[in-house]
Amino acid sequence: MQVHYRCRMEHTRRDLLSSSVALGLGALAISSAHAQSVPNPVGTASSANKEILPSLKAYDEDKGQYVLPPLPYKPEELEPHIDKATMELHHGKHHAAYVAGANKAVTELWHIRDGGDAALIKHWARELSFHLSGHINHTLLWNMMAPAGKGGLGGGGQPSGKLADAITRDFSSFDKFVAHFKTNAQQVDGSGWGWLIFDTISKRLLLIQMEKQEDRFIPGSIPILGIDVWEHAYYLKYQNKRPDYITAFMNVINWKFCEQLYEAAAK
Ligand code: MN3
Repeated sequence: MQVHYRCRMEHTRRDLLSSSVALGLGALAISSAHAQSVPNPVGTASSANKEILPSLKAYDEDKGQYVLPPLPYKPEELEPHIDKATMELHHGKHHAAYVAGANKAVTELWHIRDGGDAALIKHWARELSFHLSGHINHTLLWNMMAPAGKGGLGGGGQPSGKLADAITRDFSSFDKFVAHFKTNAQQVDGSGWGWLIFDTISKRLLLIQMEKQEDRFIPGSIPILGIDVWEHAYYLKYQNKRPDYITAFMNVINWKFCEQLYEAAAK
């Protein structure tokens, strides 16, 4: 941890994030949050996300609140792969609920620790873990997708540069990666996510599963690409055919954004 960062932490309320999410995705939250409000209690946040996540407009420093960032494209622009109605509900209702839940949990925890019923901390810590993780996951997701086939900024195709090299190194080929990514996501039990992560210890890319919005995430690791396989992400169009949704998702992956995450993480 760099000195200037440690000094900054001394002036933060490091007890605001007390749940397990703080070790994983929560470590990224410092990036999108005002340093005076939600610190990184374990100091594992990557410079990657210190720079990239704040640019995604998921936290309003003036209000001291998480906010719903706008979609980086129109909700119909991912069609036919992801339909407009799903995007509108997913962003405008589901994601918005995670934002509200995270703000509420932060507030409740503060008051509880400040003389309230301490027995309620566990409940609200779980709420914070779930909702803040949901907020971060979806903020990343919208940027991990882009309208298909619009040149260098569009979704689909293949990554290039250092991420492409790392995928070949760790999965032997891009096609093999795609097969593993799809199988991993397909096998998520119920509501969860499939993630390609950068493991900060081995500096390898790994595929992991996440249950709900945070369970089973690996502490300190950096998300590179994620697919939401909660039914709300695909049921309107694909019903029970999750494999079809996963195949369609591959057409809207914003590899340029994933490359940015990877390059900053692997620095
Ligand atoms: Mn979702």
